Amino acid sequence: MNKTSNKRLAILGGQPAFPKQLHVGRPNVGNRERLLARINDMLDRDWLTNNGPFVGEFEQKVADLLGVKHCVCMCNGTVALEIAIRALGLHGEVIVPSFTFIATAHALQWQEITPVFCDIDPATHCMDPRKVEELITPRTTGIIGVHIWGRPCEVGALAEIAKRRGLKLMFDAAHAFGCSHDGKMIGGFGECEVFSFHATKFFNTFEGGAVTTNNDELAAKMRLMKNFGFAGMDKVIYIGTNGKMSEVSAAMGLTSLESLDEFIAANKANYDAYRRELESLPGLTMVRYDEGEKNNNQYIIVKVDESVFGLSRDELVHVLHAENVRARRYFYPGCHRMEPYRSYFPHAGLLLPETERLCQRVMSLPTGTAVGDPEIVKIAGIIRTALANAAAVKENITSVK
Ligand code: T4K
Repeated sequence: MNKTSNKRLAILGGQPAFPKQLHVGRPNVGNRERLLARINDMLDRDWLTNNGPFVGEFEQKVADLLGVKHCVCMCNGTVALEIAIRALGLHGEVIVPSFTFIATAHALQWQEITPVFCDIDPATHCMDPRKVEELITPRTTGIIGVHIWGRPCEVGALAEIAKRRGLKLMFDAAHAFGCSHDGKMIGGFGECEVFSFHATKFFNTFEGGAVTTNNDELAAKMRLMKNFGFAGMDKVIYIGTNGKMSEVSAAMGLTSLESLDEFIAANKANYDAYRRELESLPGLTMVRYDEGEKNNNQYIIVKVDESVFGLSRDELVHVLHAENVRARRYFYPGCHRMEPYRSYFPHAGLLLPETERLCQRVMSLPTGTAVGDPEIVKIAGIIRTALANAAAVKENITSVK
Protein backbone atom coordinates (compact mmCIF):
# COMPACT_ATOMS: atom_id res chain seq x y z
CA MET A 1 0.00 0.00 0.00
CA ASN A 2 1.44 3.42 -0.81
CA LYS A 3 1.49 5.96 1.98
CA THR A 4 0.94 9.16 0.00
CA SER A 5 -2.14 11.28 0.59
CA ASN A 6 -2.11 12.49 -3.06
CA LYS A 7 -4.59 10.21 -4.85
CA ARG A 8 -5.03 12.22 -8.04
CA LEU A 9 -2.96 9.79 -10.05
CA ALA A 10 -4.75 6.59 -11.05
CA ILE A 11 -1.63 4.66 -10.16
CA LEU A 12 -1.96 5.98 -6.58
CA GLY A 13 -5.61 5.03 -6.34
CA GLY A 14 -7.35 7.93 -8.14
CA GLN A 15 -9.56 7.80 -11.25
CA PRO A 16 -8.01 7.85 -14.76
CA ALA A 17 -7.78 11.43 -16.06
CA PHE A 18 -9.22 10.35 -19.42
CA PRO A 19 -12.32 8.12 -19.44
CA LYS A 20 -11.40 6.87 -22.97
CA GLN A 21 -7.96 5.89 -24.23
CA LEU A 22 -5.96 8.60 -25.97
CA HIS A 23 -3.68 7.04 -28.58
CA VAL A 24 -0.45 7.87 -30.33
CA GLY A 25 -1.20 7.23 -34.01
CA ARG A 26 -4.91 8.06 -33.99
CA PRO A 27 -5.67 8.59 -37.71
CA ASN A 28 -6.28 12.02 -39.21
CA VAL A 29 -9.22 11.97 -41.61
CA GLY A 30 -9.90 14.78 -44.08
CA ASN A 31 -13.26 15.79 -45.52
CA ARG A 32 -15.55 12.74 -45.24
CA GLU A 33 -18.02 13.92 -47.90
CA ARG A 34 -15.26 14.31 -50.46
CA LEU A 35 -13.84 10.90 -49.54
CA LEU A 36 -17.25 9.24 -49.85
CA ALA A 37 -17.90 11.04 -53.17
CA ARG A 38 -14.61 9.64 -54.49
CA ILE A 39 -15.50 6.15 -53.28
CA ASN A 40 -18.85 6.48 -55.11
CA ASP A 41 -17.03 7.50 -58.30
CA MET A 42 -14.77 4.49 -57.92
CA LEU A 43 -17.73 2.14 -57.50
CA ASP A 44 -19.50 3.69 -60.50
CA ARG A 45 -16.35 3.12 -62.58
CA ASP A 46 -16.09 -0.54 -61.57
CA TRP A 47 -12.32 -0.10 -61.23
CA LEU A 48 -11.00 -0.91 -57.77
CA THR A 49 -7.27 -1.52 -58.16
CA ASN A 50 -4.50 -2.30 -60.71
CA ASN A 51 -3.28 1.22 -61.43
CA GLY A 52 -6.64 2.94 -61.63
CA PRO A 53 -7.20 6.66 -62.23
CA PHE A 54 -7.07 7.66 -58.54
CA VAL A 55 -3.66 6.05 -58.12
CA GLY A 56 -2.39 7.87 -61.23
CA GLU A 57 -3.74 11.22 -59.99
CA PHE A 58 -2.37 10.67 -56.49
CA GLU A 59 1.10 9.73 -57.79
CA GLN A 60 1.24 12.88 -59.92
CA LYS A 61 0.12 15.12 -57.04
CA VAL A 62 2.68 13.62 -54.63
CA ALA A 63 5.48 13.92 -57.21
CA ASP A 64 4.55 17.60 -57.81
CA LEU A 65 4.40 18.32 -54.07
CA LEU A 66 7.82 16.77 -53.46
CA GLY A 67 9.43 18.13 -56.63
CA VAL A 68 10.49 14.67 -57.89
CA LYS A 69 10.12 13.05 -61.29
CA HIS A 70 8.49 9.83 -60.11
CA CYS A 71 6.22 8.68 -57.33
CA VAL A 72 5.46 4.96 -57.44
CA CYS A 73 2.65 4.14 -55.03
CA MET A 74 2.55 0.81 -53.23
CA CYS A 75 0.27 -1.10 -50.87
CA ASN A 76 2.32 -0.16 -47.77
CA GLY A 77 5.69 1.27 -46.73
CA THR A 78 7.26 -2.12 -45.98
CA VAL A 79 6.56 -3.56 -49.43
CA ALA A 80 7.75 -0.24 -50.89
CA LEU A 81 11.05 -0.70 -49.01
CA GLU A 82 11.35 -4.31 -50.20
CA ILE A 83 10.72 -3.38 -53.82
CA ALA A 84 13.10 -0.40 -53.73
CA ILE A 85 15.84 -2.57 -52.18
CA ARG A 86 15.33 -5.25 -54.82
CA ALA A 87 15.10 -2.82 -57.73
CA LEU A 88 18.38 -1.20 -56.62
CA GLY A 89 20.02 -4.63 -56.65
CA LEU A 90 21.14 -4.51 -53.01
CA HIS A 91 22.53 -7.79 -51.69
CA GLY A 92 25.06 -9.07 -49.15
CA GLU A 93 25.14 -6.49 -46.34
CA VAL A 94 23.38 -3.14 -46.03
CA ILE A 95 24.08 -0.60 -43.29
CA VAL A 96 21.00 0.62 -41.40
CA PRO A 97 20.29 2.13 -37.99
CA SER A 98 18.91 -0.16 -35.30
CA PHE A 99 16.97 2.77 -33.88
CA THR A 100 14.04 2.52 -36.30
CA PHE A 101 10.79 0.63 -36.77
CA ILE A 102 11.46 -3.07 -37.35
CA ALA A 103 10.23 -2.83 -40.98
CA THR A 104 13.49 -1.17 -42.08
CA ALA A 105 15.54 -4.20 -41.00
CA HIS A 106 12.94 -6.80 -42.00
CA ALA A 107 12.70 -5.43 -45.56
CA LEU A 108 16.35 -6.47 -45.96
CA GLN A 109 16.36 -9.75 -44.04
CA TRP A 110 13.17 -10.85 -45.84
CA GLN A 111 15.35 -10.91 -48.97
CA GLU A 112 18.25 -12.57 -47.19
CA ILE A 113 20.26 -9.37 -47.11
CA THR A 114 22.04 -8.81 -43.78
CA PRO A 115 21.16 -5.58 -42.00
CA VAL A 116 24.34 -4.28 -40.37
CA PHE A 117 23.26 -2.06 -37.51
CA CYS A 118 24.92 1.32 -37.13
CA ASP A 119 24.74 3.51 -34.03
CA ILE A 120 22.97 6.87 -33.96
CA ASP A 121 24.03 10.39 -33.18
CA PRO A 122 22.31 11.17 -29.85
CA ALA A 123 21.77 14.77 -30.98
CA THR A 124 19.72 13.81 -34.07
CA HIS A 125 18.57 10.22 -33.30
CA CYS A 126 19.58 9.44 -36.92
CA MET A 127 22.37 7.13 -38.08
CA ASP A 128 25.79 8.60 -37.32
CA PRO A 129 27.74 8.90 -40.62
CA ARG A 130 31.00 8.87 -38.64
CA LYS A 131 30.22 5.30 -37.60
CA VAL A 132 29.11 4.07 -41.02
CA GLU A 133 32.51 3.80 -42.60
CA GLU A 134 33.92 1.32 -40.07
CA LEU A 135 31.02 -1.08 -40.82
CA ILE A 136 31.72 -1.31 -44.55
CA THR A 137 33.04 -4.73 -45.65
CA PRO A 138 33.59 -6.29 -49.09
CA ARG A 139 29.98 -7.60 -48.82
CA THR A 140 28.43 -4.16 -48.27
CA THR A 141 26.30 -2.94 -51.19
CA GLY A 142 24.27 -0.13 -49.71
CA ILE A 143 23.24 2.26 -46.96
CA ILE A 144 19.68 2.99 -45.84
CA GLY A 145 19.33 6.18 -43.84
CA VAL A 146 16.14 6.70 -41.84
CA HIS A 147 14.80 10.24 -41.36
CA ILE A 148 13.61 9.41 -37.88
CA TRP A 149 10.73 11.57 -36.51
CA GLY A 150 10.84 13.37 -39.89
CA ARG A 151 14.19 14.96 -39.04
CA PRO A 152 16.51 14.47 -42.03
CA CYS A 153 19.61 12.29 -41.75
CA GLU A 154 22.99 13.81 -42.50
CA VAL A 155 22.22 13.36 -46.17
CA GLY A 156 25.36 15.07 -47.51
CA ALA A 157 27.77 13.05 -45.34
CA LEU A 158 26.06 9.76 -46.19
CA ALA A 159 26.06 10.62 -49.92
CA GLU A 160 29.78 11.39 -49.77
CA ILE A 161 30.58 8.01 -48.14
CA ALA A 162 28.30 6.14 -50.56
CA LYS A 163 29.91 7.79 -53.59
CA ARG A 164 33.49 7.28 -52.39
CA ARG A 165 32.89 3.63 -51.44
CA GLY A 166 30.75 2.73 -54.46
CA LEU A 167 27.58 2.00 -52.43
CA LYS A 168 23.92 2.63 -53.20
CA LEU A 169 22.20 5.08 -50.85
CA MET A 170 18.46 5.15 -50.22
CA PHE A 171 16.30 6.55 -47.44
CA ASP A 172 13.47 5.27 -45.33
CA ALA A 173 11.39 8.45 -45.24
CA ALA A 174 8.36 6.80 -43.59
CA HIS A 175 8.21 9.64 -41.03
CA ALA A 176 9.17 12.49 -43.33
CA PHE A 177 6.28 13.24 -45.67
CA GLY A 178 5.97 17.02 -45.93
CA CYS A 179 9.45 17.66 -44.44
CA SER A 180 12.37 19.40 -46.11
CA HIS A 181 16.16 19.35 -45.96
CA ASP A 182 18.28 22.29 -47.15
CA GLY A 183 15.09 23.84 -48.49
CA LYS A 184 14.32 20.81 -50.71
CA MET A 185 11.47 18.44 -49.96
CA ILE A 186 12.44 14.99 -48.70
CA GLY A 187 11.70 12.62 -51.58
CA GLY A 188 14.47 13.42 -54.02
CA PHE A 189 17.56 12.46 -52.00
CA GLY A 190 19.71 9.36 -52.60
CA GLU A 191 18.73 6.84 -55.28
CA CYS A 192 15.19 6.87 -53.90
CA GLU A 193 13.15 7.56 -50.76
CA VAL A 194 10.37 5.45 -49.28
CA PHE A 195 7.26 6.82 -47.57
CA SER A 196 4.62 5.17 -45.42
CA PHE A 197 1.02 6.32 -45.60
CA HIS A 198 -0.12 3.95 -42.85
CA ALA A 199 -3.22 4.88 -40.81
CA THR A 200 -1.00 5.91 -37.88
CA LYS A 201 0.97 8.42 -39.95
CA PHE A 202 -0.26 12.04 -39.91
CA PHE A 203 -1.03 11.63 -43.61
CA ASN A 204 -2.64 8.32 -44.43
CA THR A 205 -4.17 6.23 -47.19
CA PHE A 206 -5.44 3.57 -44.69
CA GLU A 207 -2.52 1.33 -45.69
CA GLY A 208 -0.11 2.62 -48.29
CA GLY A 209 3.34 3.75 -49.22
CA ALA A 210 5.38 5.12 -52.09
CA VAL A 211 8.87 5.25 -53.50
CA THR A 212 9.96 8.56 -54.98
CA THR A 213 12.95 8.95 -57.28
CA ASN A 214 14.43 11.06 -60.06
CA ASN A 215 15.81 7.94 -61.74
CA ASP A 216 13.64 6.99 -64.77
CA GLU A 217 15.02 3.48 -65.07
CA LEU A 218 14.57 2.69 -61.38
CA ALA A 219 10.99 3.99 -61.43
CA ALA A 220 10.13 1.88 -64.48
CA LYS A 221 11.62 -1.21 -62.85
CA MET A 222 9.67 -0.67 -59.62
CA ARG A 223 6.43 -0.20 -61.57
CA LEU A 224 6.98 -3.60 -63.15
CA MET A 225 8.05 -5.25 -59.88
CA LYS A 226 4.99 -4.06 -57.96
CA ASN A 227 2.80 -5.70 -60.64
CA PHE A 228 4.33 -9.22 -60.73
CA GLY A 229 6.88 -8.09 -63.35
CA PHE A 230 4.21 -7.74 -66.06
CA ALA A 231 5.44 -5.70 -69.02
CA GLY A 232 2.38 -6.47 -71.14
CA MET A 233 -0.69 -8.66 -71.00
CA ASP A 234 1.18 -11.99 -71.09
CA LYS A 235 4.78 -10.84 -70.76
CA VAL A 236 6.70 -10.98 -67.47
CA ILE A 237 10.25 -9.62 -67.49
CA TYR A 238 11.24 -9.47 -63.79
CA ILE A 239 10.51 -11.33 -60.63
CA GLY A 240 7.78 -9.28 -59.06
CA THR A 241 5.19 -9.21 -56.33
CA ASN A 242 1.81 -7.65 -55.69
CA GLY A 243 2.71 -4.24 -54.29
CA LYS A 244 -0.09 -2.23 -55.85
CA MET A 245 -2.01 0.51 -54.07
CA SER A 246 -5.79 0.14 -54.30
CA GLU A 247 -8.12 2.84 -55.62
CA VAL A 248 -9.80 3.26 -52.24
CA SER A 249 -6.41 4.00 -50.67
CA ALA A 250 -5.61 6.52 -53.40
CA ALA A 251 -9.05 8.12 -52.85
CA MET A 252 -8.12 8.54 -49.18
CA GLY A 253 -4.71 9.89 -50.24
CA LEU A 254 -6.23 12.51 -52.55
CA THR A 255 -8.65 13.54 -49.79
CA SER A 256 -5.88 13.62 -47.17
CA LEU A 257 -3.73 15.78 -49.49
CA GLU A 258 -6.49 18.41 -49.49
CA SER A 259 -6.14 18.63 -45.67
CA LEU A 260 -2.36 18.32 -45.49
CA ASP A 261 -1.78 21.91 -44.33
CA GLU A 262 -4.53 21.57 -41.73
CA PHE A 263 -3.00 18.33 -40.34
CA ILE A 264 0.45 19.93 -40.15
CA ALA A 265 -0.95 23.06 -38.47
CA ALA A 266 -2.71 20.89 -35.84
CA ASN A 267 0.53 18.99 -35.18
CA LYS A 268 2.51 22.21 -34.89
CA ALA A 269 0.00 23.76 -32.46
CA ASN A 270 0.15 20.57 -30.37
CA TYR A 271 3.92 20.50 -30.49
CA ASP A 272 4.09 24.13 -29.30
CA ALA A 273 1.59 23.38 -26.52
CA TYR A 274 3.61 20.37 -25.32
CA ARG A 275 6.75 22.50 -25.32
CA ARG A 276 5.03 25.24 -23.35
CA GLU A 277 3.82 22.70 -20.78
CA LEU A 278 6.77 20.31 -20.53
CA GLU A 279 9.98 22.07 -21.39
CA SER A 280 10.55 23.61 -18.00
CA LEU A 281 10.14 20.28 -16.19
CA PRO A 282 13.47 18.94 -14.88
CA GLY A 283 14.69 15.76 -16.53
CA LEU A 284 12.47 15.99 -19.64
CA THR A 285 13.77 17.02 -23.07
CA MET A 286 11.64 17.29 -26.19
CA VAL A 287 12.96 16.54 -29.65
CA ARG A 288 13.30 19.85 -31.53
CA TYR A 289 12.59 20.45 -35.20
CA ASP A 290 14.56 22.88 -37.37
CA GLU A 291 12.29 25.95 -37.66
CA GLY A 292 14.03 26.91 -40.92
CA GLU A 293 12.80 23.75 -42.67
CA LYS A 294 9.36 22.28 -43.37
CA ASN A 295 8.32 19.79 -40.68
CA ASN A 296 5.23 17.68 -40.23
CA ASN A 297 5.65 17.69 -36.42
CA GLN A 298 3.91 14.31 -36.28
CA TYR A 299 5.98 12.94 -33.43
CA ILE A 300 6.03 14.37 -29.91
CA ILE A 301 9.17 12.73 -28.58
CA VAL A 302 10.17 13.22 -24.97
CA LYS A 303 13.41 11.98 -23.44
CA VAL A 304 13.27 11.14 -19.75
CA ASP A 305 16.41 11.45 -17.64
CA GLU A 306 15.61 9.39 -14.55
CA SER A 307 18.46 10.80 -12.47
CA VAL A 308 16.83 14.25 -12.67
CA PHE A 309 13.12 13.46 -13.13
CA GLY A 310 13.00 10.83 -10.42
CA LEU A 311 11.13 8.27 -12.55
CA SER A 312 12.38 6.21 -15.47
CA ARG A 313 10.79 6.45 -18.92
CA ASP A 314 9.09 3.11 -18.30
CA GLU A 315 7.68 4.26 -14.95
CA LEU A 316 6.35 7.44 -16.52
CA VAL A 317 4.76 5.44 -19.37
CA HIS A 318 3.19 3.20 -16.69
CA VAL A 319 1.67 6.27 -15.00
CA LEU A 320 0.36 7.62 -18.33
CA HIS A 321 -1.18 4.29 -19.31
CA ALA A 322 -3.00 4.13 -15.98
CA GLU A 323 -4.52 7.52 -16.92
CA ASN A 324 -5.55 6.15 -20.36
CA VAL A 325 -2.82 8.09 -22.16
CA ARG A 326 -1.36 5.39 -24.42
CA ALA A 327 2.16 6.80 -24.73
CA ARG A 328 4.45 4.58 -26.83
CA ARG A 329 8.05 3.50 -26.32
CA TYR A 330 9.08 4.14 -29.93
CA PHE A 331 11.54 2.54 -30.77
CA TYR A 332 12.09 0.04 -27.97
CA PRO A 333 14.07 -2.20 -27.59
CA GLY A 334 15.91 -1.48 -30.89
CA CYS A 335 15.89 -3.80 -33.91
CA HIS A 336 19.07 -5.55 -32.76
CA ARG A 337 17.21 -6.78 -29.66
CA MET A 338 14.34 -8.25 -31.68
CA GLU A 339 14.22 -11.58 -33.53
CA PRO A 340 15.83 -12.80 -35.66
CA TYR A 341 18.56 -10.21 -35.15
CA ARG A 342 19.09 -10.81 -31.41
CA SER A 343 19.82 -14.47 -32.18
CA TYR A 344 21.98 -13.70 -35.22
CA PHE A 345 23.97 -10.90 -33.55
CA PRO A 346 23.73 -11.40 -29.76
CA HIS A 347 26.51 -8.90 -29.07
CA ALA A 348 25.37 -6.16 -31.48
CA GLY A 349 24.52 -3.88 -28.55
CA LEU A 350 28.21 -3.48 -27.75
CA LEU A 351 28.62 -1.43 -30.92
CA LEU A 352 25.39 0.51 -30.34
CA PRO A 353 25.80 2.35 -27.02
CA GLU A 354 23.83 5.46 -28.07
CA THR A 355 21.00 3.34 -29.48
CA GLU A 356 20.86 1.29 -26.28
CA ARG A 357 20.66 4.46 -24.16
CA LEU A 358 18.03 6.18 -26.29
CA CYS A 359 15.78 3.10 -26.52
CA GLN A 360 15.51 3.19 -22.71
CA ARG A 361 14.71 6.89 -22.51
CA VAL A 362 12.34 8.13 -25.18
CA MET A 363 8.57 8.01 -25.42
CA SER A 364 6.05 9.30 -27.93
CA LEU A 365 2.96 11.23 -26.79
CA PRO A 366 -0.45 11.53 -28.51
CA THR A 367 -0.96 14.25 -31.10
CA GLY A 368 -2.86 14.81 -34.37
CA THR A 369 -6.28 16.33 -34.98
CA ALA A 370 -7.85 14.23 -32.20
CA VAL A 371 -5.76 16.07 -29.59
CA GLY A 372 -5.85 19.75 -28.62
CA ASP A 373 -4.78 22.17 -25.93
CA PRO A 374 -7.15 20.86 -23.19
CA GLU A 375 -5.83 17.27 -23.57
CA ILE A 376 -2.21 18.45 -23.60
CA VAL A 377 -2.72 20.57 -20.47
CA LYS A 378 -4.23 17.50 -18.78
CA ILE A 379 -1.40 15.19 -19.91
CA ALA A 380 1.17 17.70 -18.66
CA GLY A 381 -0.74 17.87 -15.37
CA ILE A 382 -0.38 14.10 -15.00
CA ILE A 383 3.34 14.32 -15.70
CA ARG A 384 3.79 17.19 -13.21
CA THR A 385 1.89 15.25 -10.53
CA ALA A 386 4.06 12.19 -11.24
CA LEU A 387 7.15 14.35 -10.85
CA ALA A 388 5.90 15.79 -7.56
CA ASN A 389 5.08 12.30 -6.26
CA ALA A 390 7.96 10.43 -7.87
CA ALA A 391 8.99 8.51 -4.76
CA ALA A 392 5.43 7.30 -4.02
CA VAL A 393 4.84 6.39 -7.66
CA LYS A 394 8.08 4.39 -7.77
CA GLU A 395 7.17 2.57 -4.57
CA ASN A 396 3.69 1.82 -5.84
CA ILE A 397 4.93 0.45 -9.18
CA THR A 398 7.49 -1.72 -7.38
CA SER A 399 4.88 -3.08 -4.98
CA VAL A 400 2.53 -3.91 -7.92
CA LYS A 401 5.39 -5.75 -9.69
N1 T4K B 1 9.87 2.52 -41.65
C1 T4K B 1 9.58 3.24 -40.55
C2 T4K B 1 10.65 4.11 -39.97
C3 T4K B 1 8.32 3.17 -39.96
O1 T4K B 1 8.04 3.86 -38.84
C4 T4K B 1 7.35 2.32 -40.55
C5 T4K B 1 6.03 2.19 -39.96
C6 T4K B 1 7.69 1.61 -41.73
C7 T4K B 1 8.97 1.73 -42.25
C8 T4K B 1 6.74 0.67 -42.41
O2 T4K B 1 5.64 1.32 -43.01
P1 T4K B 1 4.22 0.54 -43.17
O3 T4K B 1 4.50 -0.80 -43.82
O4 T4K B 1 3.61 0.39 -41.80
O5 T4K B 1 3.43 1.44 -44.07
C9 T4K B 1 2.77 1.49 -36.15
C10 T4K B 1 2.42 1.44 -37.62
O6 T4K B 1 1.70 0.25 -37.95
C11 T4K B 1 3.61 1.57 -38.53
O7 T4K B 1 3.12 1.96 -39.79
C12 T4K B 1 4.57 2.65 -38.05
N2 T4K B 1 5.78 2.69 -38.82
C13 T4K B 1 4.92 2.42 -36.59
C14 T4K B 1 5.81 3.52 -36.07
O8 T4K B 1 3.72 2.44 -35.83
P2 T4K B 1 2.62 -0.31 -34.26
O9 T4K B 1 2.99 -1.74 -34.20
O10 T4K B 1 3.10 0.60 -33.21
O11 T4K B 1 1.04 -0.15 -34.51
P3 T4K B 1 -0.17 -0.26 -33.48
O12 T4K B 1 -1.19 -1.16 -34.07
O13 T4K B 1 0.33 -0.55 -32.11
O14 T4K B 1 -0.79 1.20 -33.55
C15 T4K B 1 -0.09 2.31 -33.06
C16 T4K B 1 -1.05 3.23 -32.32
O15 T4K B 1 -1.98 3.79 -33.22
C17 T4K B 1 -1.84 2.56 -31.24
O16 T4K B 1 -1.71 3.35 -30.09
C18 T4K B 1 -3.27 2.54 -31.74
C19 T4K B 1 -3.32 3.65 -32.76
N3 T4K B 1 -4.19 3.37 -33.92
C20 T4K B 1 -3.77 2.44 -34.83
C21 T4K B 1 -4.53 2.18 -35.95
C22 T4K B 1 -4.04 1.17 -36.97
C23 T4K B 1 -5.40 4.02 -34.06
O17 T4K B 1 -5.77 4.83 -33.19
N4 T4K B 1 -6.16 3.75 -35.17
C24 T4K B 1 -5.78 2.86 -36.15
O18 T4K B 1 -6.48 2.69 -37.17
O19 T4K B 1 3.16 0.22 -35.69
